[in-house]
Amino acid sequence: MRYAIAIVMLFCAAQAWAENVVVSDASARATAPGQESAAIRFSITSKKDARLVAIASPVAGAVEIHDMTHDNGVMRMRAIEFLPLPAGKMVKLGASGSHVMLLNLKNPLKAGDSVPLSITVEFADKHKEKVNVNAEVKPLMASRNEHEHHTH
Ligand SMILES: [Cu+2]
Repeated sequence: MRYAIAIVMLFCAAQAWAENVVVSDASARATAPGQESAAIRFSITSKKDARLVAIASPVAGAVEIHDMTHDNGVMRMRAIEFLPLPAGKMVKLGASGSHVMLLNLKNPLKAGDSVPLSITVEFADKHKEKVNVNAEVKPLMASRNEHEHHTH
């Protein structure tokens, strides 16, 4: 029994790591009704040169790694096969161009939920490591309309 509790606590930690990979600050935003996809943010650092090759989550039908590019002033998202993780460098997904997206959400994400993620990293020698982390679901930003008062 004590063993089971220890495992649960391990999975609730804000930071998760495998031998060579550390993942921290995983979070998502609550989804609006009808919204079927959600972006996930997290920071990942690999001790060795590696690439982020796959992410899986039981709450989504598919998980994609996306990259943003500026194309004549238009932001475009495209799915990429992998994301390079230079040795020792913290890569922040969701903060700049690259992010991870949950697609075909099975249920809306609610504030306070946690989304289990299984992150697979592949090293130059093809050896793979998996890191399991829970992304904390944060509330949607308060709607600006709530604070606007129209007088007619
Ligand atoms: Cu995207």
